Amino acid sequence: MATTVTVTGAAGQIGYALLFRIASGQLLGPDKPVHLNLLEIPQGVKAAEGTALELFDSAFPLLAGIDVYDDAKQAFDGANIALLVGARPRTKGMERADLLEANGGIFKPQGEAIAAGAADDIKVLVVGNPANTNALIAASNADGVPKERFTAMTRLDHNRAIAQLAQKTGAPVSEITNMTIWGNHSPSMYPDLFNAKVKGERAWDAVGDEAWVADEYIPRVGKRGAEIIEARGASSAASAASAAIDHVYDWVNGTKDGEWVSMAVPSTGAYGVPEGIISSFPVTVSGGEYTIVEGLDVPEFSQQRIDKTVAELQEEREAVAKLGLV
Ligand code: NAX
Repeated sequence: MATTVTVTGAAGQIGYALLFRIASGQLLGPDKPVHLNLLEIPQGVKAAEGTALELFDSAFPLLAGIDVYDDAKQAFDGANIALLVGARPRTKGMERADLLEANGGIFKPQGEAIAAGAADDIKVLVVGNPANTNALIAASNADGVPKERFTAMTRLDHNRAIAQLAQKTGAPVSEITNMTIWGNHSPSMYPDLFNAKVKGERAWDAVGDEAWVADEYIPRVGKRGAEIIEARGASSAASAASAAIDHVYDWVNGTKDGEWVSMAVPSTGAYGVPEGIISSFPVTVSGGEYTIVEGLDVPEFSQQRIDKTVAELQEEREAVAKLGLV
């Protein structure tokens, strides 16, 4: 039977890059048929229907069917995987509280719709920003669905961190493993070179340049989104879609022995990150379930930066709690 994958924001730029990769089998694997449910707001439905026509025209052998909806309850009915991409962007002059409230208006009803009708094995990835807190809002409003099923995307930051490290060290991307992004999907996130490896060697040692890590590498990865906007006049789309594919593929199919990836997941209290927020951690995956990797080396250099990004997540949590969203 086909796996039902629901994608919100289907008519947006990430949606356009993402849907064809899902339909071609890259999200789940080359032997798994998918049924796509596309969710848009009413103004986006026509464009989503156009994308559905193109998906149909691609004659993907694994694409079992496509439906387009503007109603969340219908779109999440029977969903096994949900990719929550559509969100309310920050517009000029908008305060953070307004942004969080506007997104609450999207992610609260979507959490409720997931609880009402999604399949028992539902896995949710939130891409739409502010991703960690939007995931928290959805999770908090999905009564009966285990919180661990709600995750947010820091895989783009993870991939950016690997690519920048590969460029610096001259090692191929394939020889860089065990990267971790800690914290929030925001410029405050922290890419950890103490536990990442370059050809099996500690990345911090392979680089051997603290000033480069502190003053160039970490800010570059953190502000890469802005650099892309400056260059292409639009925010990251295909790389974001690619990261979403990586996140779900690994969550479904597992991580390699001895390796981990970054996912923003509900904190268990590991590494002193308070329970009740969705923060990025190193995770391994087996049998479709992820586990936070414990016991990694967290020197003072890392701790200060993890504390800062986690504090930002706690502030976001307090703000949405005040709005009654969590
Ligand atoms: P677009 O503005 O191109 O598309 C968003 C789409 O979502 C629009 O078609 C809109 O009609 C739809 N939408 C809005 N509200 C909806 C709702 N309630 N239900 C269903 N659809 C709805 O944005 P795009 O470039 O595709 O980016 C989507 C989101 O991803 C943004 O919030 C963006 O900030 C976020 N990103 C997150 C990243 C991450 O690493 N976590 C990286 C890339 C990206 O910036």
